[in-house]
Amino acid sequence: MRIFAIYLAKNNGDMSNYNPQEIEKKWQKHWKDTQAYKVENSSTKPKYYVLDMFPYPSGAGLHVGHPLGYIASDIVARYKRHKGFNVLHPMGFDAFGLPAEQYAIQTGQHPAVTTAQNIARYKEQLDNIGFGYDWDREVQTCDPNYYKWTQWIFCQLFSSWYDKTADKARPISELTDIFSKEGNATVNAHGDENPVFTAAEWNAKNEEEQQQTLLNYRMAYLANSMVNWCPELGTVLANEEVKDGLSERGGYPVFRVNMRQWFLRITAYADRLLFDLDAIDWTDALKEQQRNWIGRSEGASIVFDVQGHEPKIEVFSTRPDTIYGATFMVLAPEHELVSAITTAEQKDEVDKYIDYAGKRSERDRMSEVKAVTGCFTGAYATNPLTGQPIPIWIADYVLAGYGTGAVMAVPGHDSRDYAFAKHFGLPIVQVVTDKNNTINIDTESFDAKDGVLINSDILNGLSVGEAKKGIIAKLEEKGIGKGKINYRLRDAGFSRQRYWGEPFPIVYRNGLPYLVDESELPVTLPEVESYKPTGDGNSPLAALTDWVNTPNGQRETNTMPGWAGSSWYFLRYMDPKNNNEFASQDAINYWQNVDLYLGGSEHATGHLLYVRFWTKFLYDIGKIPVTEPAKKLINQGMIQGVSKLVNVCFGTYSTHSDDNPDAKTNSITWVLPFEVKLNSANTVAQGSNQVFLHYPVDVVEYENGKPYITKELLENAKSKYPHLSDYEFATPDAVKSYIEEGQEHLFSDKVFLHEEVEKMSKRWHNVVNPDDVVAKYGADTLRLYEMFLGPLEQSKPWNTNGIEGVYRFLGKLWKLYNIGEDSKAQLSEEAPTPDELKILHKTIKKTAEDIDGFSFNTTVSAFMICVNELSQLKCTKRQILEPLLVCLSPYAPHIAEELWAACGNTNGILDVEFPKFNPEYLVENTFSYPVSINGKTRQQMEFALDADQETIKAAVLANEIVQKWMEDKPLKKFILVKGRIINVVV
Ligand code: ANZ
Repeated sequence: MRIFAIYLAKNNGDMSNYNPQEIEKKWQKHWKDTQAYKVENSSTKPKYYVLDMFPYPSGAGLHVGHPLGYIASDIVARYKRHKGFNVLHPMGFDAFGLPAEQYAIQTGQHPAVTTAQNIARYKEQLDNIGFGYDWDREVQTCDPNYYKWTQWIFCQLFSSWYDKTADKARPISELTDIFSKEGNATVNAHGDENPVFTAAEWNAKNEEEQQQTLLNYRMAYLANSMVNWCPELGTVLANEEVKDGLSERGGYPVFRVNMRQWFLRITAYADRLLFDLDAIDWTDALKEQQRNWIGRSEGASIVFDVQGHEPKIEVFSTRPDTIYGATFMVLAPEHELVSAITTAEQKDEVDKYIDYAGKRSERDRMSEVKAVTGCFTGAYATNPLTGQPIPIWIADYVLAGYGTGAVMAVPGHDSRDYAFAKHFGLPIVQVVTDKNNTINIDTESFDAKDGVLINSDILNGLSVGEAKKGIIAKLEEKGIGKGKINYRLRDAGFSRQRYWGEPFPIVYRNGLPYLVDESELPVTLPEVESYKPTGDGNSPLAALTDWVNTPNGQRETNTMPGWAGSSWYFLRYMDPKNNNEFASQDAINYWQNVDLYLGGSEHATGHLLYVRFWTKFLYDIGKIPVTEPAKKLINQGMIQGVSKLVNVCFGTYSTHSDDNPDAKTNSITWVLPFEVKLNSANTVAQGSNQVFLHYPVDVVEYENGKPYITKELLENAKSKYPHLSDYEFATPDAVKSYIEEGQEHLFSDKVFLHEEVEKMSKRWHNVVNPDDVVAKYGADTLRLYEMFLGPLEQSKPWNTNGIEGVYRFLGKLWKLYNIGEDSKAQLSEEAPTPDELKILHKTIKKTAEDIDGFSFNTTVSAFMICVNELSQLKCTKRQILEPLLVCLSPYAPHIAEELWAACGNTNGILDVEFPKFNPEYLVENTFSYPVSINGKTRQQMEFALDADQETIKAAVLANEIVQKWMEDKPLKKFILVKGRIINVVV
């Protein structure tokens, strides 16, 4: 019988001890089998939508940094569920993109295949951590059923124009209606610089002419534009993908070239994107980044005549008040008039300069630290107010794509113009001073935006503000300028010359783009033989003549950029399987938008602007009821890697020395077990290099928290990390003869590694795989530990020093429940004591407040305190220990679910109501009274707050110290102020 019992216990695992590996797999399976995380699109409960920025499934898999935000959002999702919300917490994959394609180019494997493998791996890793995703709602942007609707949204953009008067996007069909009745004179469209035409003229246009005209109005339009062309990657890159003239991915040179591209008219939404920031709960830092990116400036556009030329030059200035100080003009080197106005004498120099500027990225050109460069065109404009001729220069500090690509230079009041004027010896005229006229511009310009105008004829004596208004009125009156608001934001380039992206639902007939019929969506990505971009600006799709040529025209062969699919995915999760709509109106009306969005701050101006733009557009065309994608947004910090560096040396050494005439040259790659100064007097290493090698973090051992390796560890690690095979562990013997005398004592069998905090990355071998942590400690420990590391928003290094403590905490929690051999908790049904209730309710309050305030690290400490205190009290009360599990369940769902079941519950913990906090349990029920005798506090005595006056009086008068101070005098008065003070008067 006894033997049998032991056998059973073994078979079940020893349940008196916490065994995460066993219980976690069990509950993960149970949740999956019972569809515990399935979410319905309707409920009597209020809704709550928690969204993570979906990952790009890279070949490297997840490291412990990735789940940081996912754990936080999972905690919120689970907590809201306990709080009675119907919670949507989905996950999916941003699956189109460059890395899969680069990999395909290198290995010939189809990006769809590697992407699917990577996704499978990611899902396995995510499931290991016990996230509560409804996988039925998974989206993958590269899935034709998904990108069908990305293409459909593009169709809507193509079929819309922006009405500035109504301040919204409207269908193109409404525009053609207006054209056919009224022409375009009454139309106030965004981007409208079209010549005016009447209804009759419109109606007389043939189909092609009409289409040509409409292209100037569409929200998705084709235009020639300067783009960042990266020949090596064979594609155009967004500004944010270019750093210092090099592609962010790969570090290849990027050039500015003119190309015909699709653009989305995001600039139509500039003001709404700006002003609506006030209504959303995003961090100030993030909002500021978006504001700067949008870069709204108020000023004027002013037209200058060019001497001897018909075309005029329009400039944008935020300081039209300074026009009397405009002593020269500067055009961007790419400005369309440059070649027309350049004189024969200046042509060579100008051409050279244009060539030089073309090689610099926009970012370089805007950066502060740079040499002043420029070139005179030989031409002159006329300052319309002073009538003076002013020379026209070109310089790369003027950007082609901003304003009009031309500036009136006012060196007295703009530091860039000042530097330019000083460098090239151009005149500087002061036109603004301060109230007391104390400003001197001999050494620097006076850029302040308040002051008084001087040397400015009609503006003299006016303040900057008054002068601005006055001059704009004057310019308008003369018909040579007008007030204008300018934005730094540009329309978004939407073409990529790549394979692994969404094909456009476009065919060309006679060079004009037409949408394919909606019934033909999705336009699926065809198979190709080579994924290589053609290098001449065409995508690999261009080679597929069968695919390109259709009865209705030639297909567009570019694909959409990486951000297309991520600009609306939050909507697809609401109804991911819908084949008739991007999501049903019912689902959209129910879920509305995201209540809490978590993701990295690197998406501040890319993804987060685009998704706001598409949301506003879909709202305008009546498809969704919200104008913002996410009410609240939190940026999680990064978990950094702690790299381990080992001193290695490689190179050659010669054993040549006076006593050793048979010199030999050896090549070496040593992991150095000592610190040596190679090349110093007695060592014979020649041309050797001592460097630090990033040593993989998972194949080290620790002594007192310090990582080290030994020869054996290095040898064992070689099978997992082939690159280590290049290194030998140098033993004292092997190098003895090459070492300065007296250095022997530095030899050791252990090499301690130097640690450095860096970005967690495969490249630095400092990646920690969550699977390894889960295998060792369990997912609950990983989840708690990641939260425990510090405030969510902060970046922090991964260090495992504290993880044991978290693991032990869960073991201690486990013990509280007295799990017997039958796997049941042995709990007491007795009523809890006030102390026990106090501990529990303190924890309930803290958990709820912290999760509501997104402060996750502090809750973990609260749990630890709670479990310590309950352990000290040896509390085994059901009424305490059951609610505690519900508090803990969002953080550590597996152990909570297991113990919940062990307590005899059959309902599962996920939907159990979050315990109600009762403030009464925290109220102190005794009070320590100061006892004063004749006005002086002489004693401190503790009484129950509900004790009656007679009991207190008797105890006070019987107290020895009180009696001492009463000096045997008769009591005159005894005054008790409940909860405050006791007064004894004698
Ligand atoms: C004359 C002037 C006088 C200016 C003055 C400034 C100060 P923000 O605020 O960024 O919009 N500018 C206009 N277009 C430009 C371009 N394509 N590239 C580089 N600079 C350009 O700046 C607008 C100001 O930047 C404009 O106002 C113009 O210089 C310059 F005391 O015009 B200002």
